[in-house]
Amino acid sequence: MYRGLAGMFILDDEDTAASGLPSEYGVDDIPVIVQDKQFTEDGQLTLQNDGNEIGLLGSTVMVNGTIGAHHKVTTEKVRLRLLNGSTARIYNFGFEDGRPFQLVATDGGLLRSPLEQRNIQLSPGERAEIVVAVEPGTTAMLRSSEPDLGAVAAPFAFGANDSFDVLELRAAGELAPSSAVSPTLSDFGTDEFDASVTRSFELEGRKINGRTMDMGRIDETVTLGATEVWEVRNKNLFPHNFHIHDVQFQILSIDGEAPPAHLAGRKDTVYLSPQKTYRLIMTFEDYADPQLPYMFHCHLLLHEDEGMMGQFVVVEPGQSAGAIPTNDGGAHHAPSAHPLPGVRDIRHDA
Ligand SMILES: [Cu+2]
Repeated sequence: MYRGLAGMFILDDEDTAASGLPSEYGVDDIPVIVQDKQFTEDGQLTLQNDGNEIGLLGSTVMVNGTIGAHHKVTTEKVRLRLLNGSTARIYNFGFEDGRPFQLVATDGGLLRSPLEQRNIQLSPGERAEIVVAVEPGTTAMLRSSEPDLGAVAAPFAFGANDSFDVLELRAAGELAPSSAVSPTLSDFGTDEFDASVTRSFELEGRKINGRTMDMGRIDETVTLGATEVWEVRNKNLFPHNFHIHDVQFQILSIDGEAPPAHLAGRKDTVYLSPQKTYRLIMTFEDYADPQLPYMFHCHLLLHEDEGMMGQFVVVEPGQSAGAIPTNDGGAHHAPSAHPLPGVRDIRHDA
């Protein structure tokens, strides 16, 4: 990913037109994949992280693989689909002149209604969509200013003092009109009353609940259709975040408090301030398979690479986790699980 294998799936539906959102790809609907890089004196990319606990913090920011990126704006408003595609760095995006923008979506989809913001902080893997207005013949600089990392020890070591220019918007002398963004964008919501299971996840060092990743071990078994609450806590004094595959969640609370509005939408990745408990709610609606697991993990890539990850399967009611296919011709068995009659054998030849 650091070397460039980072991209987006952009999903739209039939409601896009009614939303009033700019939606012409490459014109007023722009992917903005932000990655920091470190170059040696002779211009070679390096992943040397000098022992930083969270990984490499590069001094050069690239957008869509470009240093010093700009976009020529030809419309009154532009929609930026921001992705933090960095290995470790946390960005706090906003405009240099402090202009407000509309936050319209987070990781997993549109918000219920647009939210006026002046900045939006994203940890690795998080996404946000913003709509910003520009005046004809002017420029607007999207920057990342000092992120709020919470109660980390030595925040400067984790990028809390860093700021960068990210993307310059250069508006043409005449701009095509843009629609007003609809005040209602989507509808969703899960009631905590519907949750049947609560699980706890403690992140510490490179472990989740005291264990590092084992591809032969299923850590959690979820029943299809269940609504669950996952309580996630960063026990360290340095940053982690938490990403769940398969589902979108909503944040019920952060240390007992309702989440701020910009964290109240559908998400699959959340920054974990040290020593705080994040209660997440989600429903496992589809794609059950007792053998093929999904992952949950810290999305700081160094941590993930060093094993800060676990696996869960989603099973039909009454099923238990099956054997996981492996590359050595065998099959691992989850503890207390046994292959089910009729479970297909998908062992790979070595
Ligand atoms: Cu981590």
